[in-house]
Amino acid sequence: MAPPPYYDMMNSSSNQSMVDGLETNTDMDLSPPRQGPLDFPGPWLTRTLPRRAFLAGMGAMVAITAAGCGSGETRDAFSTVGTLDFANRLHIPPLAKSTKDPQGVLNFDLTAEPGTSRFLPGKATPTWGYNGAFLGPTIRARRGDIVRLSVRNSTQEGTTIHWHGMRLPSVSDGGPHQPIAAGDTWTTEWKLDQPAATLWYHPHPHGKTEQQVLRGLAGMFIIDTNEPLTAALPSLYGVDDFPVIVQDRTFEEDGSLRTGSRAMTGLVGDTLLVNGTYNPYVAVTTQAIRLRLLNASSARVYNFGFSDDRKFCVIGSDGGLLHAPVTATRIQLSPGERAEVVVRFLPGESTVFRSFPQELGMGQAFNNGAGGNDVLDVLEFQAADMLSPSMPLPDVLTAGTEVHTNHAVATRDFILNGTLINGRTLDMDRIDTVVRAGSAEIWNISNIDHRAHNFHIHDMQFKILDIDGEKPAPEFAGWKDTVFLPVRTTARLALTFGSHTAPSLPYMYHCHMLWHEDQGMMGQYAIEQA
Ligand SMILES: [Cu+2]
Repeated sequence: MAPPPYYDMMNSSSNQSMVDGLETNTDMDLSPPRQGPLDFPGPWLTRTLPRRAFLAGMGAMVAITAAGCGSGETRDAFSTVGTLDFANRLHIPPLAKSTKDPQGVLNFDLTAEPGTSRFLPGKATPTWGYNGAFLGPTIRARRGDIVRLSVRNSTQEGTTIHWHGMRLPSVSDGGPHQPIAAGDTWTTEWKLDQPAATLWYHPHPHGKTEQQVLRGLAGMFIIDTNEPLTAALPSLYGVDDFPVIVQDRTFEEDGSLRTGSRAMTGLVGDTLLVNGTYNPYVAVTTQAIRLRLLNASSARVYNFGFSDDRKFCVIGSDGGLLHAPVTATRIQLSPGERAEVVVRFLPGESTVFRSFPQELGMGQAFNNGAGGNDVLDVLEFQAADMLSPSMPLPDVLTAGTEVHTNHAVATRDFILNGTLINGRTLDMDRIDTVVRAGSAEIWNISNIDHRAHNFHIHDMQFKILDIDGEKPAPEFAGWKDTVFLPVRTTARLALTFGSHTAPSLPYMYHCHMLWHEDQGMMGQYAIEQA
C-alpha cells in the first residue's frame, strides 16, 4: 500500500513577526498561593501478612467517599515490604522482529489480541496484549530508519496505537484520530528523527485508554543512535540493559483485574507487575546495569529507590540521554514518564527496588487514596558471586543543549482544574491551538486543582524551564514529553514544534493520568506552515 504522505520538511527560519504568534488564552490568576504546610505522611501500615490475608485486609481498609464529581476512593497507606519473596524471574519482553524491504524500510507487525495471563499462583487472568497475552514486544530501531508499523486489531472493540514521545506526522501519531476498528489493520510509517531514547506505545482511543492499558496493551520503543559518547553505557538487552515497565493492578478473587474503584487520580492498584511479572527478581551478572524505567500505570506516581538507599546514576529522561549522569537516591515518575538509570552491584549482594512515600501535594486522605504514601516493593536484584566488569560511566553523555527562550514567538497558558484544560474538555472537532512549524513557544502549565495531574504533549520533547520559578532538578532538566504537576504547581516549558505540517489533523496534549484523559482532559494543537 502507498505510504502516508510526508509533509514538506520546512527549514523553519521563523523570523516572522512575533505579533501574530503572540497569544495568551486566559486571564486567570496563574499564581495561586501554594498550599500551606502539607499534612505529609502519617504512619503507614507495614504488613507482613501472607498475600491472601494482605489482599483481604486491603478490602477491609477501603472506604468510599461520597459519589459525585471530584470524589474518589480513599484508604489508608499500606506497605508491601515483607509480603513478597521475589520468586519469579523478571520477564523480558522479546525484541520485535522486523523485516527490511528492498527500499530499506523496517516493517514491524503488531496484533492487539485477547489472551489469558497467569500472574498469581493458581489464578488465570483475562488480559490483552500485542503479539501475546500481556504487554507487547520491545520495538528497537535506529535514528534515520524508516519504520512501517502494521497494527492488527484482533480485539472486539476499537483501539488506536500511539507512539509516545515520538516526533512524527500527525497522521502516524496514533491518537484518537487514527482509529483501528475491530478486525482492521492500520499501517503507518515515518522516519525516526530524534535522539536515542526510551519511548513507548499504548492505545489512545478516546474514553477507553485506561481500560485498554489496564488489560495489558503497552510496549516499549527504543531508539538507538551511533553517538560515540554512549559506547560505555550498558546496552545488552536483557543482560545489562533492562526494560522495567511498572504497573499497578488489583486482582479480584477469581484472578480477574479490578476495573472500578477509582481514587481521585484514577485506578490505583495494590499489586505491582513489572513487565507483566508478579513478585519478580533479576539475576545480575555484570557490575553495572541500566534500567529503562517506564511508569505505564493509570494513575499511580512512583518514587523509586533502593531498600538500602544506594545511590544510582540517572542517565536519561523521557526523550533521551542527559548531558551528564546525575547521582540520585530517588526518582519520581508520574504516569507516562521514563527515566534511564545505571546502578552498580558488588558480587553476591541483593537489594530491593522500591517505591517510597512521596509528596503529591494533596491532602492526606487524597494522597493516601492516590497511593502517595504507600511503600511498594518493585523487584529484587540478586547479584551473582562473580560479576562481569562494566565500564565506568562517561562524564558527558550528550552535547549540552542550551535552552534559549528569546526565540519564543508565543507564550500560552494552560490551566488544569478538575478534568478541564482552560475550562474545556476535549472536542475532537475543535483545534484549540495552532502553531507554526519549527517555531519555539513557552507554555505555562498550571495545576490549580486539589488533585495531582501531569501534562503530556504529542510530537514533542520539551525542556522544563522552571517549576514554580525554580529550576528543575538536574534529572528532569533533559528532554521531556510529560511533566508531573503536584497540586498548585506551575511548570514553564520551552517547546520547539515539529516540521510535519497538517493544519486540519491535530496532535493531542493532555493529562496522562489515564482516567482524567478519558474524561476529556485533553486539547488539540495543529502545526501550520511557518
Ligand atoms: Cu489529571
